[in-house]
Amino acid sequence: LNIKLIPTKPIEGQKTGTSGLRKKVKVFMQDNYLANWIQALFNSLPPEDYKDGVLVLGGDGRYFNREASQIIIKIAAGNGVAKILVGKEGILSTPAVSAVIRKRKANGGFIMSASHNPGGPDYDWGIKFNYSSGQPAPESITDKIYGNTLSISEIKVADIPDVDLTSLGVTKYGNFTVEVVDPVADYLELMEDVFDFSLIRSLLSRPDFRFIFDAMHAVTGAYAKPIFVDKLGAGLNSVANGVPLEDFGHGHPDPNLTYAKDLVNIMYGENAPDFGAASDGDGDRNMILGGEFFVTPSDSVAIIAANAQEAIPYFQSGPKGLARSMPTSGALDRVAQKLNLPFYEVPTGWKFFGNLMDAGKLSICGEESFGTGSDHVREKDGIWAVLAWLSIIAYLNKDKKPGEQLISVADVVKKHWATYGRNFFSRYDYEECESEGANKMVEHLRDLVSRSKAGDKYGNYVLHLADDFNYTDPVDGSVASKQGVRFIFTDGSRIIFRLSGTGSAGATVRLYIEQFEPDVSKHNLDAQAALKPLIDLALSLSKLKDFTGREKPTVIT
Ligand code: VG1
Ligand code: CO
Repeated sequence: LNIKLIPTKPIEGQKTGTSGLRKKVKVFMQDNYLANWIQALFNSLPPEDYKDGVLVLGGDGRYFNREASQIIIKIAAGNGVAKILVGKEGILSTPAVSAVIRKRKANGGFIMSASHNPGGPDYDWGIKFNYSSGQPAPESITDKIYGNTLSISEIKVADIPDVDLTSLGVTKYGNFTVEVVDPVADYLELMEDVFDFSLIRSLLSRPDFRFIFDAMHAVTGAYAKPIFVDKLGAGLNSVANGVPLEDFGHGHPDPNLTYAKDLVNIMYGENAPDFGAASDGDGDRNMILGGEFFVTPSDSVAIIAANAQEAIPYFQSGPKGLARSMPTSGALDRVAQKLNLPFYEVPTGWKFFGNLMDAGKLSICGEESFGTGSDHVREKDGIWAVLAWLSIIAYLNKDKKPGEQLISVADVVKKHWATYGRNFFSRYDYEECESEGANKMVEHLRDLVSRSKAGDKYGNYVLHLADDFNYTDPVDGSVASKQGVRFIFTDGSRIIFRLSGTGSAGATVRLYIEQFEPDVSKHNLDAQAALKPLIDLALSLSKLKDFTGREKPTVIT
């Protein structure tokens, strides 16, 4: 193999956020922008982690993935990687990359995606690196990569032609091999191991159960038909927006009540189906809806955990432990307590769950941001979450005769609240604020924290604790600090502020509000009404309007 050494210069600002490096696609299309980062990554890894090794490459099908695939393949070859497994047409969902890395015992893999951020020439692109157990690279590595982007001087590129990614098969270039793989096969096999497909099929083939899955023209379009329709017997019409498009059909592929509007309208419309779900750009997020009913992600993970042992074969000996990200509601904590399971609270971002899973301490976990998953892979997994919910509904209805009333999604959630109490939860996002104002607000909040003490009164609430969340990984002792300002009150209510680490422009302020309600007679209140006093308190103590100039959030979930 002929390796060319291309001279280059450092480029500012290539620091990864919560989940990889994300920028406007035009930024990535500048000369050597992507190539620099990829070479910096190889400069950061110990050679034994990639030399003569196997890497996986895939993405969500967004604009620029085709060009990016060629750049990444040639630099991987230039750095001595022996083999690269690429999803056909460059397609692999984030959880599928994780699954392929694990199954093929690869050294790691690249994911070309900016997840739920919009795609197309004017929008976002992103790149993420996952390690050998399929987990997102830890901060120790991403910090090193950033350091190397500031001193890089040359890029090693193999002199090979563009690789044909349109058909399956193996191509050799000297001692370097490219294998184009089916994006669905390994992942589907794993799903069949985890779930009882015949149980799910028994539900999806009932005439009295109607199911709809909205792939939002994103990567799960490639998975939905083979899994839900071909394997599980759902009707052909049950998959909406099922063709992955480079710009997601001008959509914003984020499965929440604001951006998955089409699905929400169907599920709240006349003659609504019994079950609706959607996934994001790269297939790691999920939203679950019943007929006129929204399941919050914080409740969703708690309900999956509470029912997993009975309904999902993979968990038949019970989950090993449960975990959530810090801003996620405490609904899962209550399940862990009742089931007497080890429980962990980690910072925002899936990378913090991986060590716990590798150490055998954690089986099921979730984030309030529509991320749910388990140790079957090392990423959150949208289709897994849908299959988990279908398994629970199927299990609870398995003895129902035709014509008998089925137990619905709403029934399952309400019964869960009756047993455990309800954690009212909402998140307000203020997207693309001026960075300066947002940063000043965070300074103001930190200052408030440093002056506050237990017992302080905030209206009707009494402070239990205020801090900027710090996490020490129980497995490797690594520390993540300043992960979000929290105010926790004596009744368990919480107000949390963070700045997003996934945006590509300005600053996004996230405000998380939670309040626990044991009284069943109040469980049917609207979350916004129930949380109003806390939300008002959060806005006044943060002076959010003054600092950001925003009257209203851009997204409420
Ligand atoms: C957001 C979410 C976080 C999630 C991350 C990646 O991060 O809050 O929970 O893990 O996105 O999700 P931030 O820093 O913007 O709040 V995805 O679907 O982009 O991989
Ligand atoms: Co995503």
